Amino acid sequence: MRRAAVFDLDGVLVDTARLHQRAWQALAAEIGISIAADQFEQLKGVDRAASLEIVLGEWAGRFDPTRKAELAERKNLLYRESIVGLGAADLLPGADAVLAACREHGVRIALASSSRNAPQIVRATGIADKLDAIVDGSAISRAKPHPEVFLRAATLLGVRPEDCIGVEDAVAGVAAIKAARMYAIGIGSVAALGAAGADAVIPSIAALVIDAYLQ
Ligand code: B16
Ligand code: MG
Repeated sequence: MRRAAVFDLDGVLVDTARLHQRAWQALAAEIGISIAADQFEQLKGVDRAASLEIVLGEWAGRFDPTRKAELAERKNLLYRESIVGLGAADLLPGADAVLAACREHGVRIALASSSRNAPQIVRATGIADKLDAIVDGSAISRAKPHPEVFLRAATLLGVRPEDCIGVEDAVAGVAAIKAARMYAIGIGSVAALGAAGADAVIPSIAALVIDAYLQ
């Protein structure tokens, strides 16, 4: 029986996916490369180091590990500058209502984010007390599409993965949910998220009626 929901953060609960995109774009401009439009979709849910490899693409071999670490740190600085002042108004429309509906239906709630900045964003947007468990990028060793972040969330909730609903906006995230053997709800493109294995795809968190997925 499904009785827990595990939510991704960036692009699902909070409108920060565009801020990650903007920071990568600024970094790329600083080092004189451009990012193709279709690369942005691949960056969603992917951790910082792997994102940098995608951004560098064919140029990756030209940067040594020390320089790559500097570039990743620079992107994080740019991103952190953009999240100063983030607040409840940056929750995506409907996110608050979905968390409230989960509570109302006795559904346990966890966060499963690749981002090491997730704890700060959770605090800033005021949703900390609405979550029963939080797993962020600093708590895991294998990033999405590996299922570790979702499996850890289920463990912290004390629920079997098979009894969890995972909610994700990223191809890598949907793949991670399915690898964790959870029910996957994708938010965004039916074609991309369906191909990644989503059991259902909805256009936005505002369209999520959680009780429709409980059984
Ligand atoms: P950071 P999510 C992911 O968060 C973002 O979607 C992805 O764009 C980012 O690279 C990743 O977190 C790591 O974030 O650099 O802040 O540690 O979607 O899994 O909540
Ligand atoms: Mg996301």
